Amino acid sequence: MSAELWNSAARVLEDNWAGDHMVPSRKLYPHQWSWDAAFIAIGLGYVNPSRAWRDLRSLFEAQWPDGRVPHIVFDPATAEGDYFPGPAFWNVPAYGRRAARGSTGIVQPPMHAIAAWEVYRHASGHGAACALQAHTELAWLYPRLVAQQDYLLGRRNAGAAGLAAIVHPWESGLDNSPSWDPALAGVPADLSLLETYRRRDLAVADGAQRPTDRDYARYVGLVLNYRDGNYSDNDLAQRHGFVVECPSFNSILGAAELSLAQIAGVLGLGDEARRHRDQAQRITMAIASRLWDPQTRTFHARDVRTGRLSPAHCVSGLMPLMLPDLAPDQTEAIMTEARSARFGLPEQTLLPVPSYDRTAPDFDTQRYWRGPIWINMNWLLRRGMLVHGYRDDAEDLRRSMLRLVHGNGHFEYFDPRTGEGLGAPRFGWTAALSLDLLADRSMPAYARV
Ligand code: 9WN
Repeated sequence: MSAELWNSAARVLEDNWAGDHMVPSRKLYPHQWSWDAAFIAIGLGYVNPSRAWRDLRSLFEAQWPDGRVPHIVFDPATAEGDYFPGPAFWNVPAYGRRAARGSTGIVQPPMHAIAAWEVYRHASGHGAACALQAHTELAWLYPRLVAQQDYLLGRRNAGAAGLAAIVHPWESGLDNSPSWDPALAGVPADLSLLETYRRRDLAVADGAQRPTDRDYARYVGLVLNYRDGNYSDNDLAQRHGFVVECPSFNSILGAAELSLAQIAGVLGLGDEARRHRDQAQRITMAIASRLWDPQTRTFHARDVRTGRLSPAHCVSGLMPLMLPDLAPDQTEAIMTEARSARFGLPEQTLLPVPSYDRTAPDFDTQRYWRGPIWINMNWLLRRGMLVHGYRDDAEDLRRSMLRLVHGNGHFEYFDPRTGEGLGAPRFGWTAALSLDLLADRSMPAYARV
């Protein structure tokens, strides 16, 4: 299966190249997405490292002066009507050397330092010229990656506890997760907004696999609110309707600090490396104290406005496993949760873990982020298992992901009962991470064994 899967994954990446960036998938997502670019770079680094670097560069060329990296960079060659909400809806003003309406004003999880470090590591296998290019690109990216972290830990520290808050479910990347339901319940669902602004996703994807109209109306309303405040982060908790600390977003934020420490090391910035390691430890402690529920023994999203933890058990609650400084008790609790009937590691289901609790009454096998299996979350979970020395579980998970993609195709997500492919076909990060799972059996940096 390996050669066949490798070749089909490489073909998806070839087809999704759009000149100076990658698209997540041709039909549904015709622009550049932030955390997609990071996951895609990790796989693209094996087959075309120059493109991996170019893609990351294109994204960071659109970084805002305040350090935020937009969740979508719009391709000017794509028509407004080909994706909603498009450039005119976000109506972002010009900044730096960028023309107006070039991006959105929200962010996605900061996966990019992790990706840059992975591409750099793998580049050494491609010869001296590639290694030199990798060093140059890392040096270019490093200050920009630091600015991205500074923005999230500074301007988005709405809970004043050293974590980043998200202002829209789309910022989590787990857009439609039940984690957001309690916080979203307080956001008006003005269905008339969907008459003014027409959904485009329903024209290209099955409605049963996409968010409901009520949720979509809330998404649109939240963007309008943030946009009308000029995308300012002042007094977020007082004036914005959705301000939430997500376990997965913040785990990636912490893991990014560790990758930055590695990057600072190869750039000869020893003091900086220490600073990043300390920061990772602080983020881990904040996650451990603020997002952990001792009753449920798992991590949950916290609504900064009410101080309440969302009751849902979602895959994001497993993500702090990525952090090497997590205490053994919480580490073991994550493994217990992952093995339980809620998530059922492949030892029980032969499948990677779903995005949501299999035992919940509203577990939905089709609707995105409310049940289906996503390869990127499982890739992060496997990384966490390796970090904490659960090598056999990590290997089972790796095999189950490869089996799933090989048997069903490079889909955006998969039915958690049958493994059938759902959402967009020929999806970038599914293909890219399959390449990584085939190629890389090494231990992540900072593994505890
Ligand atoms: C909104 C591109 C993106 C991913 C997200 C995923 C989905 C967009 C949408 O697709 O979100 O950003 O239109 O549904 O939820 O994680 O980055 O692949």
